[in-house]
Amino acid sequence: MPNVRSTAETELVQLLTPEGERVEHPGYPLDDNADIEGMYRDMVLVRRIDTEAIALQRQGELGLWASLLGQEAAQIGSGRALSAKDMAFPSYREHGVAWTRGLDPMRLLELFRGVNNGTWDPEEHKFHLYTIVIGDQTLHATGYAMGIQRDGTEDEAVIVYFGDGATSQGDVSEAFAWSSVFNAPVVFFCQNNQWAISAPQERQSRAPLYLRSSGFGFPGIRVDGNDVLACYAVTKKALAAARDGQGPTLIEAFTYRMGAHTTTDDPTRYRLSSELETWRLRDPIERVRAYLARSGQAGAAFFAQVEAEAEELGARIREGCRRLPDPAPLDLFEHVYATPNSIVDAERDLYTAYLASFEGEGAAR
Ligand SMILES: Cc1ncc(C[n+]2csc(CCOP(=O)(O)OP(=O)(O)O)c2C)c(N)n1
Ligand SMILES: [Mg+2]
Repeated sequence: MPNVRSTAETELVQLLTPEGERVEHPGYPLDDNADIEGMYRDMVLVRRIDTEAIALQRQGELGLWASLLGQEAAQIGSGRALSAKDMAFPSYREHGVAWTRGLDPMRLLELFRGVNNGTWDPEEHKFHLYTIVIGDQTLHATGYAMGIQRDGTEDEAVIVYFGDGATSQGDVSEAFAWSSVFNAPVVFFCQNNQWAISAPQERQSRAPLYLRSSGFGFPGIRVDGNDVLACYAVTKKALAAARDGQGPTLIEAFTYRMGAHTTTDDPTRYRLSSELETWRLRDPIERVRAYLARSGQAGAAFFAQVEAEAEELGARIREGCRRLPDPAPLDLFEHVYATPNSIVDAERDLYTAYLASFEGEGAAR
């Protein structure tokens, strides 16, 4: 019988308090594979990627950037819970998950610079292309999960990332309905960062988001999204359930978008700085640092080494970004479809003629 697991886990699962104190949760013991130092390093490095990318956008080197600031724990904890064969479907802010899948951050910068439309091989990294159409990827993930189910693959699961705002999209409800009735091996990982651009979470739902799944007949759980250990443990358990034939789980990672929606947004227009200050005290990186230092698991040498790595990565990103070649204008029409398409062909011809109309103009001047 599918969907018999409890839906009654109402509290926020937390394994590490904002002060860096380790607490236990009976349903989510931390397994021995949890590499806390490794996850600290991951979070510091992805925050550095983010900081550099915002600066590069400000310098005109990127067209746009969607910041993950504040959501490092949700992304690294869940990303590190995946096994090598699991498939992840991101939205557009999952740079931390991309990191855990071994994707070179330069692939993300290419996309946000407009050099290409995303060219990594989803199968190679088990990390699908970014999806801008809000909520769409929940259907892709559900279809993929139903596919591996039909292939009889037992050691694979699927995770899909989406935001609080996306829960208002029809696509997400459809994905919930399909995955539930077909018992698809998919984990719905909702990063509730409290905002959908300028729309606050209370404009999306009167009920806590993790309860949404109960109406569809599968369990939902709310986890402290700024606690990397809890995100890791909760996601691991949900993925194991999916692989075990128990169907989908909704995870609501309760977190906060500390930066702007994207570099085109100005959050001071719609939210109070006091809210940001409250969340700053729950910083996902600081609590792990405090825990590692206080418990003696890591000392000054470790933190200095991570810092040096971040410096090196920052330099590589800055230089790499400036060296990216400009694309040929007609490349825009490549990779739209796998096979020839008459509409794309006609548009290419039109644009070729348009570009040709500039030839000779320079000579005339
Ligand atoms: C179908 C669709 N409608 C509207 C938009 C414009 N849009 C881009 S991001 C966004 C807000 C999404 O908020 P949320 O799901 O909470 O994700 P977050 O950006 O906070 O990570 C909207 C409405 C879009 N990209 N796709
Ligand atoms: Mg949001």
